[in-house]
Amino acid sequence: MQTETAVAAEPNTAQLLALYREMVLIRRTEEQLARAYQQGQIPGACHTYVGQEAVAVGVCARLRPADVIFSTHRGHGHALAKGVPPREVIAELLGRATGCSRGRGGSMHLFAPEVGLMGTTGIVGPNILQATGAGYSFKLLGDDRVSVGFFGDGAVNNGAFHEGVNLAAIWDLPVIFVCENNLYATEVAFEDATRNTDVAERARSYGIPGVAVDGNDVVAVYEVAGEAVRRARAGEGPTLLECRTYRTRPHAEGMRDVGYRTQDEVEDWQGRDPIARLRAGLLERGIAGETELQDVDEAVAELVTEAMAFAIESPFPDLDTATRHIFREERGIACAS
Ligand SMILES: Cc1ncc(C[n+]2csc(CCOP(=O)(O)OP(=O)(O)O)c2C)c(N)n1
Ligand SMILES: [Mg+2]
Repeated sequence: MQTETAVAAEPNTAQLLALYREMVLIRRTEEQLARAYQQGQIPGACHTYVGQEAVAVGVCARLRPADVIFSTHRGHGHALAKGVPPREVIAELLGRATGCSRGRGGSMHLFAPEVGLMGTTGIVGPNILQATGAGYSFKLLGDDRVSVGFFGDGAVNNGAFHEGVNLAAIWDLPVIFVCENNLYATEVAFEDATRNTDVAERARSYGIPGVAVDGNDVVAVYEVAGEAVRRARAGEGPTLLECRTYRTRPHAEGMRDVGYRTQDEVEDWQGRDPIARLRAGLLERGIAGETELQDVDEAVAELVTEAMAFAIESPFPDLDTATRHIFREERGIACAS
């Protein structure tokens, strides 16, 4: 979903419903992928975004299709929020030729530059530098596109964070650094990995604005992202957003859920679910009725079911094309140099 171009502080009714729909779309897609993983249909790892939907949706709702995002190993939600169709995400995880990376990438190599998804990645940290590089290119080109780097708390003690944020700061690059602080990097608690768990505060070291926001409140994310995007487009430089959130499924499918964290903690955060929260708010404020929201839920469920069926029916890439996109091709012949 990329509808917003003007920067209004608060979303209107249509935008609120779009935020709701997009979060439900991510949740249903992730649940479908988790089931597919359990059924052995997904080769490779599958890190779901369940619990963190408000971050990708709140930020991407402020972007235009030509703006770019650089995602992580937990990137399905970013891809969907930036506009990759669910069938292309699911087909990619199933290794099918109809996936957004033609079935050659899988979960951690989703690419769809046509909608500004410049890649998910299995390497923690360097996408912060790629986001900075894209911002630098936009500045050199003199256009008003913005670049967003999503990353976890696990990336902020990586050298790439310091280099990327500092460079963007001194050159006033149109970059938004979005830290999704979900309290853990795999099974390591953030408080065991740093003496300063306040990520937003680190922005002061670089002389740029840093904003901490409730990452389970999509409206709050939408609002702070709007100001960060405005600043970036106006040439005022980067912003660091720390979205405080939680993943309610294991680090990756098939891994343990508790042990390094307690069941109580997981349940506490499940009680702060971003989708249930927006839903309750819409009903309470009379912005939407139960039937209207149910219609959205059902339409999304149908879309995801269709996307899964599309993926299952899709072919695997042809074996004869195994070396395509790897070697430089001249006159139709793959060559290694
Ligand atoms: C450079 C690098 N170091 C280590 C890893 C192994 N690894 C994969 S995911 C992950 C945790 C990342 O945590 P965080 O950035 O907080 O993201 P989250 O999984 O919580 O979304 C680690 C350490 C890696 N992929 N890349
Ligand atoms: Mg984390």
